[in-house]
Amino acid sequence: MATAQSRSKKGAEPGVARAGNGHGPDDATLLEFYRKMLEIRLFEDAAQRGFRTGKIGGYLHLYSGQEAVATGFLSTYRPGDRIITAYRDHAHALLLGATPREVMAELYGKATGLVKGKGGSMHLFDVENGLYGGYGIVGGHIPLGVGMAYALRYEKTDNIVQLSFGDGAIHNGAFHEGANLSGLWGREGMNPCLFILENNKYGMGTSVERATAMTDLSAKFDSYGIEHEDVDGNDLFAVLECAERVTQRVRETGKPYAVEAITYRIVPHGAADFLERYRSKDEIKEWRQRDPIGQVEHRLLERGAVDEAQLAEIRAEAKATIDDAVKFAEESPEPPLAELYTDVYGEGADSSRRPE
Ligand SMILES: Cc1ncc(C[n+]2csc(CCOP(=O)(O)OP(=O)(O)O)c2C)c(N)n1
Ligand SMILES: [Mg+2]
Repeated sequence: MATAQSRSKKGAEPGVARAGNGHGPDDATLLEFYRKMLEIRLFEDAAQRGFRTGKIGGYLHLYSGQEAVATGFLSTYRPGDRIITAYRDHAHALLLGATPREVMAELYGKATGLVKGKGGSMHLFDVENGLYGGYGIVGGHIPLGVGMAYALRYEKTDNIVQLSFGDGAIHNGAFHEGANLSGLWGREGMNPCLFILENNKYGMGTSVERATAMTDLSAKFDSYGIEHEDVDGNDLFAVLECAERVTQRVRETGKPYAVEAITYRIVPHGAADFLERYRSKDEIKEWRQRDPIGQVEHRLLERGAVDEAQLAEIRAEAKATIDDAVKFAEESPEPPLAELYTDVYGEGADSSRRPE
């Protein structure tokens, strides 16, 4: 388990599974987490097929391998909290309450999609459930998250922001400006922002080692007076323990806090990244051995919470849910042409400036 003092990232290397507090959630809750994580994985697999067969346009980034991070942190979500993330956002939407049908239809660009087919994979949005996007510009959403955290305190709520971003985004100027303000405003208890840095080792094809001379990424928060810790992002138990503790801390103090979740994407960067020349097959294989879903499965069996037959049943149910979502997306109508400009410009925007 990571602690506030833990700085070494060695414990999260492949093959060295760390085990949260050892107890984790009760059987029924763990089963629910398992179902959800499995559904997300199968959703991503189906999205990949949709993209590669030309049914999904635009671009597509999958979360496979990183499921324990969002699943653990978002389990602490309370109504009124605000969740903001980058373009690898399907899991966030699904965990917060959007249905697989809505999200899949969005990827297909259909009228029944979560944002009426206009956002696509990278721009999911679901304010009712706390999701404030889905952003395609690396690091661009970081100042937005910090600003939302300020607003939550300005409005005297005890809600918080969970702001997720990747190892590649930390080198972007927007991160440093945002983190600086967050640390500063946090001194007065005016920035309940939880920074969740998902270190999956690569920003597209560039490894952390090739992107920065100072590879202890969470230590970069020291520059801005923001306390931090690391967690094994492939171990759901470790993430759950960390998430519960740190979200409560941020909620109570109004100060920002940062967690670097060490994880790995076991799929290409984007659906068009076929060759993956920047990493070895052995490295991917090693990380697959500590797959977050596999780890949960193992714990369920070990506890006797399920047997193989029940697991097979759960897998079949998850597959049926995702098959249904694909069918729904495929059969849904395209958005009508008349919708082209709705929800595109802000209320009161000068309509005379819209292109004909
Ligand atoms: C400002 C900006 N620069 C470059 C890109 C192209 N780009 C898309 S994803 C990506 C890598 C980001 O990596 P990371 O933050 O680690 O997130 P991950 O993809 O690993 O989840 C880059 C450079 C972009 N979208 N925005
Ligand atoms: Mg990355």
